[in-house]
Amino acid sequence: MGTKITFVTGNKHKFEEVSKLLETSVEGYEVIQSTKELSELQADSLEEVAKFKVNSVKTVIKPPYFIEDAGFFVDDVCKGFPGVYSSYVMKTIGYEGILKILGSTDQRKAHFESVIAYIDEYYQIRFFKGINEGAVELEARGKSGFGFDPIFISKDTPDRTFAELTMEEKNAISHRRRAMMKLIEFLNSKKNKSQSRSN
Ligand code: ITT
Repeated sequence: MGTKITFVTGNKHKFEEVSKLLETSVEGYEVIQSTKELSELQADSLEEVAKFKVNSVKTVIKPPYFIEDAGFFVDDVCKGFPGVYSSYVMKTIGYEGILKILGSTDQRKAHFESVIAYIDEYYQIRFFKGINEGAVELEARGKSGFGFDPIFISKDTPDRTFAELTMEEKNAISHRRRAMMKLIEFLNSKKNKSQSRSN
């Protein structure tokens, strides 16, 4: 039986990506979703938001568990906006609003960031970060994924937006994968250490 970890998220797409990723790339882990509502704080960095979110369910979720905070950053023209405001911008102006703001400028550099905050059985917090660099497309394309995926072209897959990739293809390169793999590496090294202590 695998090691069980709880992923607290109300976003079903994020949960699907993470569980698929664990299923296909790492053995020995089973991720369980909790949709317990996370409190969000408006802060300047994803790390601060992640810390607040992970602590907000400390009294109701049994560790080990993790949360993830992600954001879409339009680098030059928008100086990183929407970033920590990604959820709000998605709900209000949507990715169409970002396309309008950029118009036809050739300064289209953008990136996704993912920060995982993990709480271990002793309530110690650790952060793991993943980034994917790319650009904002001129128009939206593709039907898979979610959020800003239809307008983002990663440097790793330069002819297709994230929404034109299958979940497996996005999962092979995404910001979320890069953060998750750091968490898994950490969990594996912890497991190995405790096994060698008990030998
Ligand atoms: P939680 O319950 O896990 O907090 P959420 O939907 O509030 O889920 P975030 O705050 O982490 O998620 O993400 C902010 C927004 O950024 C999210 O609503 C999406 O619009 C966008 N986003 C995050 N990850 C993305 C991805 O992989 N592809 C496209 N857009 C993404």
